[in-house]
Amino acid sequence: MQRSEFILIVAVLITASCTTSVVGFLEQIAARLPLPGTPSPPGSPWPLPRAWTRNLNVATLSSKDNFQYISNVNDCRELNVALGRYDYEILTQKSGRVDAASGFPILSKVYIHIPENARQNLCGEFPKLNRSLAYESYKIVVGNSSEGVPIANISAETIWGALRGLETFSQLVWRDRDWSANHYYINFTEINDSPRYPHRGLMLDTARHYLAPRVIKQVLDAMSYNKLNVFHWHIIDDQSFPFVSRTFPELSDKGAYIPGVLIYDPPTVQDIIEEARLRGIRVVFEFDTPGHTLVFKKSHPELLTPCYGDGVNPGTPDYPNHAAHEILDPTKENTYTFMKDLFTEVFHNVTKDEYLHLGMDEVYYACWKSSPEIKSFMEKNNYTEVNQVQEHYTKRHLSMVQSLGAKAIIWQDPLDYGVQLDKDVIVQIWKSGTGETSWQTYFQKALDAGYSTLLSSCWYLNYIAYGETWRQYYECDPELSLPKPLPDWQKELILGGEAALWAEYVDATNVVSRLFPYLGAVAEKLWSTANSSSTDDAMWRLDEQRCRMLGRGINAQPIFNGYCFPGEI
Ligand code: CP6
Repeated sequence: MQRSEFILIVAVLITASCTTSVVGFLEQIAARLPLPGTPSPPGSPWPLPRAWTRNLNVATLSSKDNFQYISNVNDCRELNVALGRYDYEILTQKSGRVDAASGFPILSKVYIHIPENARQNLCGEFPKLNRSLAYESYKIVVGNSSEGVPIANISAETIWGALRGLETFSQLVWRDRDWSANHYYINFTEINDSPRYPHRGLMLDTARHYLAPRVIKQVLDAMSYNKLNVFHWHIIDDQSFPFVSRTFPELSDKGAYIPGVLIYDPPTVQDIIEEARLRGIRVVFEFDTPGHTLVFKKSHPELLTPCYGDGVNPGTPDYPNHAAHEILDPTKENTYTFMKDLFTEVFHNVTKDEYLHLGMDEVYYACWKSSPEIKSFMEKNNYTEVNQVQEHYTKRHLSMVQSLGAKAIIWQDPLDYGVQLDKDVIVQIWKSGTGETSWQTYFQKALDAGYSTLLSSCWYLNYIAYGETWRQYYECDPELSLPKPLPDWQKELILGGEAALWAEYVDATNVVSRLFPYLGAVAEKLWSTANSSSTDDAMWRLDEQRCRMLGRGINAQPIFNGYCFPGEI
C-alpha cells in the first residue's frame, strides 16, 4: 500500500466511524504511523508478496496460552518443527510480557492447510530445484471466521510453501509504538504469493576462513527469514580443506587449518543439510577444480601441475590472501580417477541435492603455459591453445560427474574460453566489468547459447563501502538491467541467482552483519515480481525487516539513521 492510500483510508475512517474500538485502533495506528518520509506501515512483509492487501481491521494477540496453530496433517515432521520455530515468542519478538490490547478482538487460532497425501505435500523429502509456481506458493487470509472471531488461514500446495507462508505470517504481527504497552496486532490481510525465480541462493566460502557450524546454522535461519532456498557451500579452496572425506581423510588431515578441529566431518555436514532442509533450503556443494586447488598439494602433490619460471604462482608471499594458482594436472589419468572417487563419495554419501557445483573458475593459464609436461600433452592431442586443455579437463570431469547421475553447475569461465558444454549445465555468471566484460554481456551470451543461468555478478557482498550500498544490490535485476527485453524462451532459462560472500576478510566475527540485511535486498529481487517496489519504498520495509531480524537474534547491520525498538537491539 502506498503512504497516500494509507493516510486516505485512515482519514476516511476517522470521519466515518465513531465506535470506541475503531477510534482506539486509529490512535494506535496514529501512534505507530511512520515518521514523515517513512511510508511503510508496520507489519510489512519482506520480501514483498505477489499480491498483498490489508485493511484497518485489527486483531490483537493475547497470551501464549491463548494462541495455537492447527494443521490438517499431524505426521509431518517438517511442519511440526516449523510450528515450533514460529511460536508465540517469535511472533512477539521474544519480548516476554504480552498484553491483549483492550477493545480489540483476539486472534488465537491459525489454521494451516496442506494436501494430506505426503506424495503431494512433499513431507519427508529434500527440497529441489522446481520451476512450478505451486512449489513454494501459499495463501494467507487473516479475517473473521463465520462466528465473527478473528482467525488466520495459511494454505499451501507443499510443505515448502507452508514454510514460506509461516514466515510471512510471522512478519504480519507488529508491536505497538508505545513500547511500554506490550501490545501486538495483526491487520486483516489477504496474501497470494509465489516466487519469481526458483533458485534463490547464497554462496558462502568456508575455506578462506572456517565458519563454525553454529554460525552456518544461524545464517541458514536468517536466510529463511528472507525466503532464500539455496545454500551454495564453497567448502574448499586453495587455503584450506575443512571437508572430511571418508575416502581421502588425508585431504583434511593435511589441509584443514586445524586438522581434527576446524573441520566439517560427515555427521556435522549431515546436520547442516538437515537444518537447511527443515527450512526448505537446498545445500549445493562446490568442489572447485581444476583451479583453486593448491590445498591438494599438502596431501597429494602428484595431482598438481608443477609451475615453472613465469608460471610460478605470484599470489604468495606478497599477497598472502590472493588466490594461489597451482592447478590440477589435466595430463594424468590419476587426476581423473582421484576426482571420480572423491565425487562418487560426495554425490552418493554426502549431498542430498541433484546438483553439484564444479567450480571451473579462474584457471591460471600462466602455470599451464610454463609447463613442459602440458606442452607435450598439447602436442600429443593436437591442441594449439591452452583453453583446449581447459576444455579437455572440463569435458572429462563433467561427463564423469554426469555418469554418477549428478547435474552440474559451473562458474562462467569455460564459456568465456569458448568451451562447448551440454545445455543442461547451469552457468553461474560472476564477472562484472564494463562494455564487452559487463555482466549483462556475459549473461546475454550464456542465454544466447541456450544455457540455464544464475546471476551473481552484481551481488558480491564481500565488497564494503560507505553509504547505502544495498541499493545497488536492489537495483540489479536479471531481466530489467539488460539492455533489451528477452524473448520468452530466454526468460525461461534464468533460474535465479545467488549472492556471494567470499571470505578472505570474513569470519564468525562479521559474517552475519556483513550478510544481513543486504542479502535481503537480493532475496527480494529473486522472490518478488519485477518492479514491484522502488528502492525508496523498499528501504522502509527493509529497515523493519532488519529490526525484526535483530528481535530474532540476528545481528543485522543498520541501513541508515534511526533506531529499532528496545528489545530488538
Ligand atoms: N575464489 C574463487 C574467489 C573468487 C572466485 N573463485 C573471487 C574472484 C573475484 C572476486 C571475488 C572472489 N575468491 N574460488 C571467483 C568465482 Cl572480486
